[in-house]
Amino acid sequence: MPAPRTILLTGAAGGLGTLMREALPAYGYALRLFDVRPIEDGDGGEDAGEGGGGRNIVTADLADKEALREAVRGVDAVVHLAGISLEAPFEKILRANIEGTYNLYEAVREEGVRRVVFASSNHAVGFTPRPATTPAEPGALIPVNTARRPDTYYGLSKGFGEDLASLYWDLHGIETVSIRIGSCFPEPTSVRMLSVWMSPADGARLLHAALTAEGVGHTVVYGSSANTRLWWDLSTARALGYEPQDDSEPYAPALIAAQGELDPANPDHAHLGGHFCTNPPIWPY
Ligand code: NAI
Ligand code: 15L
Repeated sequence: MPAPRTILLTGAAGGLGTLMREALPAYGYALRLFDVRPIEDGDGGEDAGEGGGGRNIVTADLADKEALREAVRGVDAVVHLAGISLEAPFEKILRANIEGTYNLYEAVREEGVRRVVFASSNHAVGFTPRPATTPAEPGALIPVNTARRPDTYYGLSKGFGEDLASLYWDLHGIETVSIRIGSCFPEPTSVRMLSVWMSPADGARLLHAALTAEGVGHTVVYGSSANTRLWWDLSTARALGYEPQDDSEPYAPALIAAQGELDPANPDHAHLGGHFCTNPPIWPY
């Protein structure tokens, strides 16, 4: 497979999309941006218009099949971040995350794109009991083939996306890396995040590995930095060539002083998905 150069980044107006449209051009990618929310010209992230160089921002909903088809036309790969990123009523999740991801894969199939990187989530397996690891006693890590245990309709939709990716590989030969992202933010802001944090720089490293590794078929990986308090197995991500450089541990003393250590008796702390299992944050729109 020739190295992908022109990438459609869906969800480009969001938190992760903004971080990645700043980080990915350094890897040589030209980006085409897609989101239902407008992205201001000059907001960051160089763009791949016709022949490169021109701005090429698509403001459209994942429900708009024509817009999606036009958006994927001519790109080498898609990084699919768009969708509802928190819990929401099932009808909204159905439209944006389930039908929207299906529409995206249909556009990819129709336009002959060969590679997708799908933003799955740790919440596809959120009700998995969290390992009782400490820096002193690292426990057994959660493997990627652990049974799905979604903690929300949101997590359920991510399991659907992973299975859709598997189907489109087996039926149509479209390759996908599904990344069960932990928490990709500039800094970890909770004790749980010390285990699941992915620095934005490691996020870009992982996307680059997922875009360029040969023969991925459909591969599921966890997305995090090489955290001292890691809960899951990063070996499938490392097999793509991902070499995380960051660790949340420097943030641990201040977060633990402010919030205390995780308490196994606290239901918010019992599972991988944390408070999504008990009181999930609701999508505000
Ligand atoms: P976000 O909520 O900041 O961004 C999502 C973007 O998708 C928004 O800009 C929104 O306008 C767009 N969008 C939503 N519905 C759409 C639709 N129907 N059509 C077109 N665009 C639509 O979320 P964030 O944090 O940037 O996450 C990006 C992706 O990564 C999401 O799929 C999320 O589920 C996934 N993820 C993110 C994690 C993180 O730590 N940031 C952790 C795990 C998964
Ligand atoms: C997610 O899937 C969410 O999209 C993100 O906003 C974070 O809440 C993250 O999981 C997390 O588990 O911290």
